[in-house]
Amino acid sequence: MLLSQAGDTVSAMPWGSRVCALGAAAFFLLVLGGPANAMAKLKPITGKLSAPGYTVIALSSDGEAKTDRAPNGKFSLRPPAPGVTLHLRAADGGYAGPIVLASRKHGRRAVIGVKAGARLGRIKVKSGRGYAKLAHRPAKKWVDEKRWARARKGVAIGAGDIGLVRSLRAHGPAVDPDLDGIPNSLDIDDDGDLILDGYDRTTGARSLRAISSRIGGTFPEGGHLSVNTSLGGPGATVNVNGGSSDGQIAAARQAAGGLNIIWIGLDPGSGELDCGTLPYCSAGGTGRFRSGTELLADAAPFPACCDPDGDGFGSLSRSATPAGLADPFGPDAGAMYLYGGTDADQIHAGDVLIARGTVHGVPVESPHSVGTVFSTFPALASYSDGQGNSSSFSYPQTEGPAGPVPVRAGSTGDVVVTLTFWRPQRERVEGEPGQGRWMDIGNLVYAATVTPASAPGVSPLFCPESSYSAVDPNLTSLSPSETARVMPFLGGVRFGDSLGDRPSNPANTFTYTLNLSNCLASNGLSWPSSEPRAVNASIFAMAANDGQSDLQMALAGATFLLQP
Ligand SMILES: [Ca+2]
Ligand SMILES: [Ca+2]
Ligand SMILES: [Ca+2]
Ligand SMILES: [Ca+2]
Repeated sequence: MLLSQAGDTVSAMPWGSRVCALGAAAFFLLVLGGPANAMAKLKPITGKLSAPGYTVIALSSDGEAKTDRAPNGKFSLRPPAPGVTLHLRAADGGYAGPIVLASRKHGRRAVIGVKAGARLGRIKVKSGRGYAKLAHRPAKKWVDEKRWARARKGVAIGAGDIGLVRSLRAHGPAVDPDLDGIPNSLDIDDDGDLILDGYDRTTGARSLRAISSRIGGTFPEGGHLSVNTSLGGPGATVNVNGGSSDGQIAAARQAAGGLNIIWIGLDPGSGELDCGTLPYCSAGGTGRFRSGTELLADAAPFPACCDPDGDGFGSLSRSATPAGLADPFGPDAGAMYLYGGTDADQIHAGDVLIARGTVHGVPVESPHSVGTVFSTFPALASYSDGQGNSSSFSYPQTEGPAGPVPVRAGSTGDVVVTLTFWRPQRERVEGEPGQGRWMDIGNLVYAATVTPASAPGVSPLFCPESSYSAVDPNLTSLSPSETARVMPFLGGVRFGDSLGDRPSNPANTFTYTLNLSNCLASNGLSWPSSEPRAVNASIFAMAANDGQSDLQMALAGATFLLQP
């Protein structure tokens, strides 16, 4: 609840720019716990990777981390706990998987537990397969047999696809409940149900535990950073099923794609973001710090804007809290929004960012992978008013579907339109089942709004359930408790999509009928009586999970012009 209100106001929705006064939307979340006091006394873990340029990440079972760059392959790091698992970040910033120590149970188990002081020797990096393994059998005393993952032929099942692998009914430790070998902070599907955590409403996705702990007044277990992306601001509406090309989609992302960051539990002012060489938040890259609602071109370069100590790591600096919202964060927490400035080939699910800071003066590190990369917007495929007016649309569209479309009131005097939509897309994760580059995103939450076109700056008005009819069977209205997590202060009903992600296809649509007059009336308005007699109707697509709601994106459905 707390963070759902941090989502942002939706004020000043500029028509034609497909909405998105999304400000602090799509947070990624970083929660840091108390550091281990014994850390300094633990003996370092050493080894030599077969390939250069990796960063080695040691993660404890309660989520604390320590990292070491291994430019020529050699590493030595003091683990944050007596037992850890080791993970690799590749030179390009992407997660490169766990280091496997041993295979057990005829290859059905991969042992990943490492004890402090371990000398691991040579380690073969299997760069194409998303894991690494020891060249030689390690001494028994360095192996923690209790930390293991489900495996195939000795390879953890989560290797190669950032943990997006079905693994239900597993009973792993809290740091890896689906036992795929990928710890929660790096696993884009930490409960193994193939629904990405960024929009997994079924169970406690990784952000839930962190926020619940926070609200409960206790620190969550260890370091915790959740990373998602959003699209917003001006630029073209793109959608694969609407005909947008890969190049058009890349251009839209470049203009409006961003990242939101939340941190919690850091000494005020101590937090910095280590992005390695990721182009959207490292020195000399394309990232821009968005302090308020300014556009990409007006935003200050990040990290250059925010790096007083000149170490190349930008400070975790708060973006402005949107007007009208109370600052939901304490002094040890905050939210930051970055424009990425990257195209689709430069930002990927599985990119690993590391937050660095202090807790009570003790250095802490917290890695987290980018969980979801929204690449396109939901889009209106067609409409019909039941009075003879109808049209279909294709994309990109820079000002919403081409110009105002005509509607007439029916016999009841109300304007009632049937709307058919395409879902937004993300790129298919490498190793994910299915074919093709793009996936239609399922499991999102949708809500429609209306706004008189002659009233710019008016907040969108969400429609109550009574405005809808013939709602697609895959959309079900959320219960009050579920709705309470998704922008409840904006009113109206929310519909949850029960379909999962599928390879994109123009036939994958959903449809409902919306009584525009009813929606206006229920918000105390009526159809404008003076020219132009136009109303904007939009649909908001929200990526919501158990713990937070992120107003990821929205689109201007269409402007409806009342005909006599
Ligand atoms: Ca997983
Ligand atoms: Ca996992
Ligand atoms: Ca999931
Ligand atoms: Ca710095």
